[in-house]
This record gives sequence, C-alpha cells and structure tokens, in this order.
Amino acid sequence: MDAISAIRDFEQAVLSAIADAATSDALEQVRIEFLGKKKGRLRELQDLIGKVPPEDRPKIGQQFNTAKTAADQALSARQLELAQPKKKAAQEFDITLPGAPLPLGKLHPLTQTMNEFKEIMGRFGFSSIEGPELEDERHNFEALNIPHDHPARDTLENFYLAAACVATGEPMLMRSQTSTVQIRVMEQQPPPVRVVSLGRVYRPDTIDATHSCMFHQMEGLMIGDDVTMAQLKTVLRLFATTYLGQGVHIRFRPSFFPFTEPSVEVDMSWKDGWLEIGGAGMVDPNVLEAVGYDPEQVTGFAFGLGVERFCMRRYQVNDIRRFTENDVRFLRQF
Ligand code: FA5
Repeated sequence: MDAISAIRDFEQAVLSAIADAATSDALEQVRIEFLGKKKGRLRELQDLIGKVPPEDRPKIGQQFNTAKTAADQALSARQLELAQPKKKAAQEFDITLPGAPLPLGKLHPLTQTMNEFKEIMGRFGFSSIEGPELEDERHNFEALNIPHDHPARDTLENFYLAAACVATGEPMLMRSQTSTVQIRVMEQQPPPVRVVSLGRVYRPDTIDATHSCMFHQMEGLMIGDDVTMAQLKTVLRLFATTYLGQGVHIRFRPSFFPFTEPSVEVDMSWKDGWLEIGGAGMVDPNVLEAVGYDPEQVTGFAFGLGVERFCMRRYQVNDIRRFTENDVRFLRQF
C-alpha cells in the first residue's frame, strides 16, 4: 500500500473509532491503539513515511500532519464529551407528579373578625359604611355634643396631626372613636338609618394586655320613628349570641357619653366572668339637631364595641399586643 492510501485509511479508522468509543475507558484504548507513542498505528505510519523517496516527503509529511491533527482534535473533543455528566432525558421526568405546595396567606384575625361582624349585622338589616380615620373637630367632637372645654378634647388625650392642620387650616386628629361616622351618615341621609361602621381608632392610652393606642371599633346606629332601648339590648344580645354561640348574657350599667342620653356601658358574659365590650345609649336630641333631624319625630340608639375584646374572648387571646406583633406562628392559628 502506498503512503498516501495508508494515511487516508489511518485517518478514517481513527476518527470512526473515536466516535464509536462509548466510555472514557474505551476511548483510552482507542488512543493507545492508534496514537500510542511506542506501538500505536501512528508510529507504524511514521516508519512507512520514513521509507518514501526524499522528493515525495514534503507532500506526504504534510498529509500525515493533517491526519494527526484531526485525530488529536477529535480525541480531545470526545474526552471532554464523555467527562460531562449525562443530561437527563426529558421523558425521565414524570410530569403527572403533584408540584410542591405553596404556602397560602390569610387575612389578619381582626380583619376576619370584622368581616364576620359585618356579615352578622347585615343579616339584621344593618348596612356597612366607612368613614375617614383623619378627622376634623366637628365630626370627632362638636356634632357629638362634646363642647370645647370638655377634657376629652385635650391635645394630650388625642393624636392631633400638625401637618394635617397646616394643610387644611383647621385642627385635625386621628379619630378617637368610630362615633364620628354616626354624624357623617346622618348628615348625608334622612331617617330611617340602620348602619354599622368598622375601623381603626387612635388614643394615646397606656398600652397593656387589654389596651392599645390603635384598636378597632364597630359603631352601630339605628334611627327611626320609635326606636327604643329594649331594641338596643336585643340587637346587642342577638349579635353576641350569633358571633359566640348560646350562653351569652348582656348587661347595661349606667354611664355617661355626651352624645347619648341615657348612656350605658355594655358588659357581656360568656363561659366565664363579665367583660366590658362597649358603650351605648339613645342618641342625644342635641346630636339629632346638629345633623338636621327633628328629635320630636325620630329617636335612635347607637353603640360602639371594641373589636379586639370580642376576638380575644372567642379565641382565648390573653394579650391585645399579640395582634400587632406580626408573629406568623400566632397568625397561623386563625
Ligand atoms: C366609646 O368609644 C364610645 N364612642 C362608644 C359609644 C358609641 C357610646 C355610641 C355610645 C354610643 P369607650 O371609650 O368606652 O366608648 O370605648 C368603647 C370600647 O372600645 C370599650 O368598651 C373597649 O371595648 C374598647 N376600647 C376602648 N379603649 C380601648 C383601648 N385602648 N384598647 C382596646 N380597646 C379599647
């Protein structure tokens, strides 16, 4: 066989052996067989080329070098390829397996409680309305029959906002009670009225297990031709029984609020002792007049309940601060 054919045969054989090697070990065998320094087939080829006439050597030498370079490059590429970890074929995945579950968020317990309150009161015919948390003095005090020199208006008893005062040109404060919404609704609609309003209120109270400086109230207002104190008690008892279940007792203790007459503190007992849950009373004629109603024609009751107190009682939460600590272990229980 002449040298040119021998080089061509060598090149074809080594390239196909490299391509066929299925493992790194098999490839190493191919390397030794073809490119091994001592006894490889390349070595034999070199010997053959050494015997060609000197005038043919440059051309044949060039062919030899081309074949050797091709073999070396194919070997390196295949070595790399076999060293890579095998990619999993797509069909090895079972696409019918269920995915990893994503944790679901929940509404805050107080939001859940207020939604439930709205739903219960809705069943008694009370629609739900909202009012602003930043209030003027007319709605937080004056129209509620709280005169200018009343201690409840002291700047140390309320959160007045200096920036809001500058912006509006009048004193503005974070509302200290949801009773503000009574005024807003009566200013806007004629009797009869049957509404509840739930939301945040703000007071610079000393914080302890049952007091916060930001808490929630549910205000209720019913105005009509012949609304009575007995109806107030019935509505509150029905509400508490629907929320907590049977065995709830409601009692009234005489009290004072400037915007109701007579006024009462409302206590509730359920399972254990009595707990104060809110204030209530018959809407004061001065308040009815302040919004343009005729106290000779209509009467009404109003109440304001602490939302946290109810929620704490139902879920045996012993410290009001738990609601605002953002402890996920606590929040997950609801
Ligand atoms: C009032 O806020 C009156 N506006 C209620 C009212 C409405 C009377 C309509 C008459 C007619 P009082 O300040 O008592 O009342 O608060 C009502 C309830 O809010 C309390 O019984 C209590 O349950 C809750 N509460 C009061 N202060 C705090 C506080 N610092 N932290 C948590 N809850 C509170």
